[in-house]
Amino acid sequence: MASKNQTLGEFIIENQSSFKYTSGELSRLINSIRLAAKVVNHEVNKAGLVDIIGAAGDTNIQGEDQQKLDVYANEKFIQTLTNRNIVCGIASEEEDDFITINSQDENHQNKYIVLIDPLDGSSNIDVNVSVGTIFSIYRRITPVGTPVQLKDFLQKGNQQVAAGYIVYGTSTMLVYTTGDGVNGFTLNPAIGSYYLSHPNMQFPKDGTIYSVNEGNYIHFPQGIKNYIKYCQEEEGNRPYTSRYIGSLVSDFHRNMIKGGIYMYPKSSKNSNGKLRLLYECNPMAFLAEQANGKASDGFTRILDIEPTELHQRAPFICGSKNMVNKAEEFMLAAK
Ligand code: P6P
Repeated sequence: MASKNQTLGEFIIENQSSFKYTSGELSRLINSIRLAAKVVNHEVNKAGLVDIIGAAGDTNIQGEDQQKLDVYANEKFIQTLTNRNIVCGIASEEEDDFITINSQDENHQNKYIVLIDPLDGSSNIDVNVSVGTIFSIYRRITPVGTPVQLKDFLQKGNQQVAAGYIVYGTSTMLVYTTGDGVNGFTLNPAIGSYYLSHPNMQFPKDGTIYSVNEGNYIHFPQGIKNYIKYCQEEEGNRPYTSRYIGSLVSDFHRNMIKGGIYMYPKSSKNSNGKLRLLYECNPMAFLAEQANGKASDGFTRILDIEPTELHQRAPFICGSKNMVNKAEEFMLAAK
């Protein structure tokens, strides 16, 4: 049983046996993410002081301006994961294609792949609003001993073996699951250790917070418009409170603690929404379900969506189970 103030390292060792692939490799993989997060956190926290904020002058495959911290975070996570000799491949929001990583014995013996959004919400960097890293971990499905293939990355979200995020906020937290609940660890920057601060995190079944960019309201499907109006009606515990940070990790984290729903639906501007299925929706959906929440595209469970492309997008509705169910009711009624 997790005890408060246990360090992340102690927690990983104590719970390693409960993980069905107990090779210890996943523990080393989580440890490498922990290290990379500390390095990125150091830069995020001093971004205002050094020449590292602002656009890097390049754009990623999404056509989005790459912020310097985006590039830095991407390099640090790839470098750290590669050095630990655990993963056979990495896909990143900042990389056009997946990266093949050979094992140190040059025989492609590593079994895990990682998909990552190195710095989500990066448009918030220059205005000192919290940002995050999101990661998703699978076991490869192609034969060990051969180079990783695209199909290893295009697995359904229900095949994830671990997922999590780091939120670089008023404090830096690492929140992750290996399929046995969700636990949150807070970084003590003075000594560089993470401590179990939020054991067994759970979405309240209900909430009174809805998170959506209402600036897109006129472009939303009718069902989403009807649900937003439902949130705003004077009845029972409504109107709800509207809270939208523009950083998925931060909105998700707050809603998981307080209860709430996050929506990035499809619209006439974004036919599949904005969020990427493989390294944003799937890991956050795995965490949501492990915390007794729910995540769908309005009709289908996110974790059951069959991926077809590395950077494909999906409409995303996620949070307190009863709130997501109500939103789905409105989507179905307006279909
Ligand atoms: P908009 C950040 O770019 C992100 O992927 C999520 O973190 C965030 O919730 C969303 O996009 C914000 O998008 O269009 O509302 O600015």
